[in-house]
Amino acid sequence: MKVAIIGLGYIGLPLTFLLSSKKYDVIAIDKDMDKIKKLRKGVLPFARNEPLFKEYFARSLQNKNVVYTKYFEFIKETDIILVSVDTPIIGKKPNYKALDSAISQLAVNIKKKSIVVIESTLAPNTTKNFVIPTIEKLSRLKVNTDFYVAVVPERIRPGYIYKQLTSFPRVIGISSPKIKSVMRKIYKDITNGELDFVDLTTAETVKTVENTFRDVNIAFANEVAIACEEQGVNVWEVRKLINKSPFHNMLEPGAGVGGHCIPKDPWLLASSVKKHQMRLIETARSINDNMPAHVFALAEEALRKKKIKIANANLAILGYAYVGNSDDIRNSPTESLIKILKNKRVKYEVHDPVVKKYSKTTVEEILRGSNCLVLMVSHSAYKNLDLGRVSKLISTKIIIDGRNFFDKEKITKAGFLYKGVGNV
Ligand code: SAJ
Repeated sequence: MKVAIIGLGYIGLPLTFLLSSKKYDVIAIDKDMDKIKKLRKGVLPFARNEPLFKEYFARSLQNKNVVYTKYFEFIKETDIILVSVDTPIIGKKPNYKALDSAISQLAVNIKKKSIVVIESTLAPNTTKNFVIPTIEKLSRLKVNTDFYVAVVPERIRPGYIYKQLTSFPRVIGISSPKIKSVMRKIYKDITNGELDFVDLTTAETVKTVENTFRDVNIAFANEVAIACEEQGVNVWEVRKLINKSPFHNMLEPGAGVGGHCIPKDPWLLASSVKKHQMRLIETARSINDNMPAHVFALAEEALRKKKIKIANANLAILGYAYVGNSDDIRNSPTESLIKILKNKRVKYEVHDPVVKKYSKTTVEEILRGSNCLVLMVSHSAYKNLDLGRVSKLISTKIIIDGRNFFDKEKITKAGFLYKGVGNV
């Protein structure tokens, strides 16, 4: 079977390599010619430290069954077209520019009886109200007669891509029962996880709700953390004891919520609901988006305790990626913190062991002479930070812990002033 994959990002590219390893002939399409050239030369354009990424890529090169191109005409030869382009939000509203471009170009190239599979995350009813009408209009074909549509939202996160891609259950929305068996075949080749078949809109709703559920629960943990600070209680002890009781799973408070999906999907869901205002989503989003400002407030308070105005301080910020041990910087909470520091003209330096732009300096260099270490991302590389060395380098012994990364007792014993989110 010949498949096309449109959009070679964190979803499309792993999928390309995986299907190639399952002996599918793959037409891999992307608008970015620089990325196409790199891939043709056997160079990974991103996520170089993603587990198994290099191995799957090398195997696909050996299989010689992937064509990288920017031309949609190749779709004429394919039976299945998987769409994995980004669906960002701009000002809380979906921006479907990339989706529209992909759908419009594939519409004029699809052959009869082909199946268009949307893996991108869409607001509920987008496939029914936008994708299908656009394809019918431009192709003059009729859905469920001349072509079919499926919605199979991706469920992978950087750092665990192949582990999740090949094991997670998948929800498969189909436009017609006629494509159930072929969709089962292709997704059985992708994952050992359970496959659940539903209608198109249910599939879109499951995806946006599951990530909204996560965002709201993180916001709850963040709000409890702030309450615990006021009460002089350690939120991490509270969380541990709550989670000991069955059916409870309080998520982790932290320095903010970044990434390519959790900050975005709640707005995709909310944008699809017209008659009701989803206040919980709006409130959760504002709580999570405010966590970098909360980290700033903790630093300001700690410096004040040391009789230092933050305006005269120099902050050493550890971590820029949106999550530990990843080089993915999309919606980085550290970027939000930097915006606050710039507004308030506070000096700072950033280190990140994985993000190229911030791995040129060393932790020692940015600590030297700084007044406050701020941990924003729990990269494992920071685990072996030598407190004795830090004491010699830093001019004011303050540690702000945005991810419950350090041991407060140990830090305090070493003579530092420690303030963590939810544990001051
Ligand atoms: N975060 C917290 N507290 C938590 C969990 C996460 O502050 O308890 C923060 C992280 O630091 C990060 C952000 O939220 O900045 C997002 O983290 P994440 O763990 O949700 O990671 P994502 O967004 O890369 O991946 C999630 C995953 N969903 C789950 O783990 C349940 C992934 O499986 C989904 O496929 C992915 O969203 C997606 O694409 O929807």
